[in-house]
Amino acid sequence: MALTAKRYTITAALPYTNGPIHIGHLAGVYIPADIYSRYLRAQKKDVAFICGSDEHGVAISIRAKKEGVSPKEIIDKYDQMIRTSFDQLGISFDNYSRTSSDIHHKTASEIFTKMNDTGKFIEEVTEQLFDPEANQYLADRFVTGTCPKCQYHEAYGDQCEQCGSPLNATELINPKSILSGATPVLKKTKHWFLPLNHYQEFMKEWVIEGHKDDWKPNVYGQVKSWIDDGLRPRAVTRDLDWGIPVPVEGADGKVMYVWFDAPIGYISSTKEWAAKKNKDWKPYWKDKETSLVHFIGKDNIVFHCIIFPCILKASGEYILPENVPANEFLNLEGNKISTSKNWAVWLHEYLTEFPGQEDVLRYVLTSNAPETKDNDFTWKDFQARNNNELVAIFGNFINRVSVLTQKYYDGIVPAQKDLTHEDLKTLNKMRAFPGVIGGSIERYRFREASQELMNLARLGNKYLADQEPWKLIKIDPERVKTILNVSLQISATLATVTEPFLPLSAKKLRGILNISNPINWNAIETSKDILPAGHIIGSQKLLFAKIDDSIIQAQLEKLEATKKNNSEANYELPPVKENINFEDFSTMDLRTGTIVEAEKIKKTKKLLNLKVDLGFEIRTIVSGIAESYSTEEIIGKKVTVLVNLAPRIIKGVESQGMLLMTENKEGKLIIVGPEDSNMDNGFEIN
Ligand code: B3M
Ligand code: ZN
Repeated sequence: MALTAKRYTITAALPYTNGPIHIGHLAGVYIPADIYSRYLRAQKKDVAFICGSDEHGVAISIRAKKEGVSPKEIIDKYDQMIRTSFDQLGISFDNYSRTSSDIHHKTASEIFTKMNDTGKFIEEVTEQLFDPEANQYLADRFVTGTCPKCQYHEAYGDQCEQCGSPLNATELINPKSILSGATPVLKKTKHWFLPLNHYQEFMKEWVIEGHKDDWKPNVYGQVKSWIDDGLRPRAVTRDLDWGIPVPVEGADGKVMYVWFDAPIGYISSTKEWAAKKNKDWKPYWKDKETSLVHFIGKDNIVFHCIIFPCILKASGEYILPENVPANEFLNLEGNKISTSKNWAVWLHEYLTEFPGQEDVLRYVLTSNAPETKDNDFTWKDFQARNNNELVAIFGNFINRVSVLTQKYYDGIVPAQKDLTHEDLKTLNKMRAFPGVIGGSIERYRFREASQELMNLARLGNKYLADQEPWKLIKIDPERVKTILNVSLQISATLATVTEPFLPLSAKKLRGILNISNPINWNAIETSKDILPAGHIIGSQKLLFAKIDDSIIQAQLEKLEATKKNNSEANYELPPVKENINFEDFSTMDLRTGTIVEAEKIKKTKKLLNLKVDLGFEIRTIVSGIAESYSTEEIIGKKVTVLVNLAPRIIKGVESQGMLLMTENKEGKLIIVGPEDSNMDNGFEIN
C-alpha cells in the first residue's frame, strides 16, 4: 500500500464533553490518529487532522442534571479541560472545534435542510417511550433496558454497548427511565427518519464488496452483519431541549439526534480550520483524490460505517471514508474502564502526576494498543515498559553514544573509514527501518510499528556491545571513530522515526544530536551520512527516567481507594427476614465469652479453630472468620456465643457452638457485642 492520495482528512472521534479523557480514549483513538497524522506530515503529505468536542446529546444533559448545573456549564468546563490535556500530550490536531459553535450549527442545519428539501427523510408519527413522572420523552441514554440481541441488561436506547447493535429505544426489553426510574409509557410523536433500508444496495457494494480486503476484520465483520441483517429506518430527530433545533417547519421543540450532528462536526471543524488558514475546505471533503480516514473506538462503528456514510451519500458531493480503523477496548487492571465508576487513569491527572513523562504514556498505550482484541492496562506493565524498554534499551543506547562522542571527540561526529562487514550489515538494517515502520503505520498496525522502533534501538545496543569501543579506544582508536560514526547514524535515524510516536522525546533527542529539523524519512534509505562527519552534537541529557516502585504503588493504592468507595456507595443493606415469634427466639441460649486460643485450620481459607472461655467451661468452636481476623488479633476478644447449637464436625474438628458476627460494607465480619469489656464470661444475653 502506498500513500497515493493527493491529501488526507484524518478525523478522531469527537469526545463527549461530559467528562475528562482517559487512557481508553487515548489508546483506542487519539494516539493512533496522532501517530498516523504525524507520519503523513513527515512524508510531506497534505493533512487535515480534525477533531472537536461533541457537546450535544443526552450524555451531556445527564451530567448537567447530576451536577445541578446547565449543560453549557458542563460543556465549557470539559471542553477546556480536554483541549488542554490533548495539547500537553502532544496530540497534533490541525483543528479542534466544538459542536456548540455557530459554524457547526449552521453546517448541520444546512445539511439537514437540504436532505429534507430533496426528500431524503421520511416523516412519521410513531409511539415513543415517555417518562410520565419526568414528563419527558426518553431516547438514547435517558433509557436503559435489556438488549434484544445479546440480553445485556444495561443497553441504551440507541445502542447496546455490549454487542454494539444499533437499537431503537422501543426495542429495549424492560425499559427504565434513568431520570425517575419509572417504567416508560408509549406516546405518539412525529419524527424525521433516515430510511437506511434505501441504502442497502449502496452499502453492500461499497463495504461488503469494496472494502473486504482493506478494512480491519473486526470493523468489516460488524458492518457486514448489520447489512446482512437488513438496514432499517432510523430516527434522526428527538424530543429534547438540548441540541441543534430541527430547521424545518412543524418541528418546534425538536432537536437533531446527536449522532446526526456530531459526525458533521468533522466537516464544520475542517471549515473552521480552513477559514483560519485561508484555505478552501471543500477539497478535503469533496475531492475524490482525498483520503478520508476515521479513527474511532469499536462502539462507534455503526455510526461511522453506516449512518454517516449514508448521510454523506444522501447529501451528494461528499467523499466516503477510505478506512475506519476502529480499535477494541482497553481495560484497566482487569476491569472495564468506567467514567461513572471513576475506574480509569485520567489524562489530566496523569499529566500532573508524571510531569515530563507524557511520551511514556504514549509509548505504553501504543505498544499495548487494543488493535485486534480488548487489552488490559496495568501499572506494573507501564513500569516495565518504561524501565526495561524506554530506559534500558532506547535511552541507554543514546546515552552511551552521546557520552562516548563527547568523551572521545568533544562532541564532533568522527568520520567513518574502511567499513567492516558488521558495519555494513548494521547500516543496511538501519536503512530498512523507516520503510518497515512506515509500512506498519500505513496498515494501521501501530503496536507492531512501536516494536520495530524499539528493535532499531536494540540494533544499536547490540552493535555497541559487540564492537566494544570502550575497549578498543586504547588499542585501535581509528576503528572507534567508525564505530561511533555508525552509532550516531542509528541515533539520528531513531530521532526521525520516533517523532510520530514520541514527539517530545524525539525533540529532546534532536537537541542531544543538535539537529534542528526532523530528517526526511525517505532520505535515510539512500543517504550515506545522515549525520555528517564534523557535525557537532549537543549536550548530553537523559532521554528517559526510571520509574520507582513507590510511584507505581501509589497509583495502585489510588485504584484500591476507588474500589472501596464504589463498594461503599453501592452497598445495600440486605432486606429484613420474616418475623419469628418470641418462643422461637427464646430457645436460643446466647452467652458471653472470651477467645483464649486461635489456630488456622490447614488447607482452608476461612476457618479458625477457636477456644472460647465461657466462664463455666472452655469450648472449641470452628468459625469462618479467618479472612477478617488474624489469629493474633482475635485472641482476647469478647464474643457472643450461641451455646446450644447442636455440635457439628467441621474439617475433622467438633464445633460446639457459634460466634455471632455481622458483616460491614467491605464484607469484613464484625463481632456482635458484648460491648462492655467488664462483662464476665458466661453471662446469658436476653
Ligand atoms: N461522542 C464518542 C463516544 O461515543 C462520540 C463520538 C462522536 S464522533 C462523531 O464517546
Ligand atoms: Zn447487545
